[in-house]
Amino acid sequence: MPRQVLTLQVGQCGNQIGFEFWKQLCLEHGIGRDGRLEPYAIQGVDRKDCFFYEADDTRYVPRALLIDLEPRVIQSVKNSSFGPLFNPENFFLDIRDRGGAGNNWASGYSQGQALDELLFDMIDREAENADSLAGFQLCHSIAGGTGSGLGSYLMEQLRDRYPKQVLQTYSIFPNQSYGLGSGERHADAREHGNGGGLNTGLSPTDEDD
Ligand SMILES: Nc1nc2c(ncn2[C@@H]2O[C@H](COP(=O)(O)OP(=O)(O)OP(=O)(O)O)[C@@H](O)[C@H]2O)c(=O)[nH]1
Ligand SMILES: [Mg+2]
Repeated sequence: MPRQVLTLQVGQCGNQIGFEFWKQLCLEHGIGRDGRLEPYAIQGVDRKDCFFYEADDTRYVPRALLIDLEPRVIQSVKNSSFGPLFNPENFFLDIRDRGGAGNNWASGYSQGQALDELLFDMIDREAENADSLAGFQLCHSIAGGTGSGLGSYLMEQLRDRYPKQVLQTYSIFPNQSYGLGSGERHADAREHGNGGGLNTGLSPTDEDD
């Protein structure tokens, strides 16, 4: 029996990279933008339930939590044609909307502490929804404040609360070779084998490939 993996996408970069991940996974498994199987995939013997669960109405729903301290990126995921794919209860937007963590790790970390209960209500609910949870994967950047700080807080807590589960991160580092500053280039993901240069921003054209 396949074991399940819960994906946590934190901050702008984490959610943008996560969005690309789900697009690719849908393509590979023949899952449409509304979570329904494409006709050619109905006889498939692939193991979709590692990353998706099947909702009562036979839609496949990603085991994903989309977390950010500012609304822009998550709103664009919601408003995209892939929006209906996700469980609407799994979008976490800080209702206080303090404009994110301003590239400040400590701010992200302390906001994570303050939001602990709300965050773990969601995480625990999704974890309990899995028959045999293998672990968590976290997508985030280390250069901002939310993905780095709040992401660190979540990792610490997950280690304590789920000691037997695997914790894996896809951590995006700034690409120093381009130089930083006001014209900072987007971060580099080469270390994780996906070639870097990932698309950023979710314009309507991006999502249509
Ligand atoms: N590869 C890649 N890097 C990104 C992307 N979006 C942002 N980054 C990089 O991520 C870093 C900034 O982190 P963000 O993810 O924007 O910050 P955040 O986690 O939302 O935190 P705050 O906005 O500070 O609260 C910079 O190095 C960006 O270049 C993306 O889609 N792809
Ligand atoms: Mg941000």
